[in-house]
Amino acid sequence: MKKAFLWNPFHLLFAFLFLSSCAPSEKEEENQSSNPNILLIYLDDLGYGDVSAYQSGTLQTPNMDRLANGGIRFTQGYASSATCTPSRYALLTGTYPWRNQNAKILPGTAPLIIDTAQMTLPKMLKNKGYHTAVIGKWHLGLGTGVVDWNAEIAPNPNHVGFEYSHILAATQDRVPTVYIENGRVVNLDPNDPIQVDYDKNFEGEPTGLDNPELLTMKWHHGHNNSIVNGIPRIGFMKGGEKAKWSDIDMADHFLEKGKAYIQEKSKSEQPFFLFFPMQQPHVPRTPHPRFEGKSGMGPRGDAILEADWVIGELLKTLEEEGILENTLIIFSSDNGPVLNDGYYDDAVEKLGDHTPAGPLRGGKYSLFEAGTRVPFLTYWKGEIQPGLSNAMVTQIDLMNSLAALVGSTESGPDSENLLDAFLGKSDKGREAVILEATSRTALRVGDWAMIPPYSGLAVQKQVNIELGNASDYQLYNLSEDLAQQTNLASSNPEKLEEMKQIYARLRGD
Ligand code: NG6
Ligand code: CA
Repeated sequence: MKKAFLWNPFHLLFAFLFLSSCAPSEKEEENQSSNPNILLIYLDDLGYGDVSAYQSGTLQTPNMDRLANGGIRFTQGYASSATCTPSRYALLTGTYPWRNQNAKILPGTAPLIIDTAQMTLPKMLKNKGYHTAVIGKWHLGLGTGVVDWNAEIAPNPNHVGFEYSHILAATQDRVPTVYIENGRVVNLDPNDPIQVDYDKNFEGEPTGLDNPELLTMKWHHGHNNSIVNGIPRIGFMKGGEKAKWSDIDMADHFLEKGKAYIQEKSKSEQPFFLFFPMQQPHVPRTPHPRFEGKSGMGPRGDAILEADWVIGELLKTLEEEGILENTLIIFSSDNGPVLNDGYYDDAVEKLGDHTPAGPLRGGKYSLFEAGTRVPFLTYWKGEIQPGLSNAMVTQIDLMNSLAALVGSTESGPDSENLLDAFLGKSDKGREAVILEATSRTALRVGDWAMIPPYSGLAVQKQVNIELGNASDYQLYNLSEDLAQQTNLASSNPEKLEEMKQIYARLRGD
């Protein structure tokens, strides 16, 4: 006789465990219904070839590579512009920067260029229940024109959608060289007020031009106004001694703020959006001494290794808090690379075989590809299947794509919903984009790039970068000629005409 099956306590336990593993637990249900955290890591002047996942060479960036190899690596990811302010403007508003004539490299005293009534990426996410923060380089202006650095500086990032902000106002090479938290200068001594001027020096204050004996870093072009920590800057500043940042500690400073924010928010039910714009490898390149000499390429390479380490620490924090699987990480750079951007810092001399622009022509400030085509990665452990994408995606598109992700109907005027491409579910990107470089524009459509004639210099000698200026139209087929060596404008007049028409239509000329 067949032995009857008898339930014993072990069977019951297994049955229970089996059933409970099928039905989603309350916690899982919560996670599924809630939106992921979003961490947007944004480097400053990092080139297409500076990430070893894009080009294995002398420089090793293991943490950036971890994002690249565990997520989607875009080969055709673009910043809107070849300089910082316009790219940030486009990223945060989904608007072409050439629509706003103030979206150009700003001095530290410039007013905020994002209209406080405008829809922004952080506002859109905040409306969908996110807590929003920016920690790092701002460079979108502050205040309305005349800033009193000793009082509340408003409007500031908190007026365009960020609920927490801890920033540097403009760039590391521009005054004021202080951190600003939620509109207030950090560590300000009221008895030592800060004054900032971009036109004239304050009586008796040393400058890079007049006091070379005080400098620990020498200026090459520009950068010869006020001296802070031995480094000559752009703009004049007086006072605020206790509030001045330490350049070599800047990476640690922002990392500490970023970690604390992630740790705090991971305890909350509310998802967060952290915009983490890093200053590396923008000038002045001041890696912490523990990174000095590590790349063999001088401070520029060392600063990239420092940035890579910071990214590793952020990933570790997400892991420790148990939220890596619930966080979409986006990584990119605001514009292409530059070596000598105004200081003698061995960037050229110690470059060796490294090619910061990879196979691309030009660099920062350029209308050629290296100006705007930058490293672009998306990573979401467990959600995004690792892969390579040739879809053309731009930072302008993050607005509408992230809106689609969180179920928002808000949009930016020039943003496209490329969520499927960003999540690796589709290879379809944008058809066309207008790219900008120092107030000039060019067109990219399909495999083709067109640069209209511009009268400026062909090469900006001080930075040694080809700007893309020429007296005739330039037309390149990037599928055959990624390095933009052969101008097809005269041999393919039909294509040129087609491109001109699309350009005029998109620009609204
Ligand atoms: C330029 C600076 C350059 C850098 C750039 C802004 C001079 C001569 N050059 O004007 O060093 O600061 O502005 O870079 O001053 S960006 O990445 O923020 O756009
Ligand atoms: Ca930049």
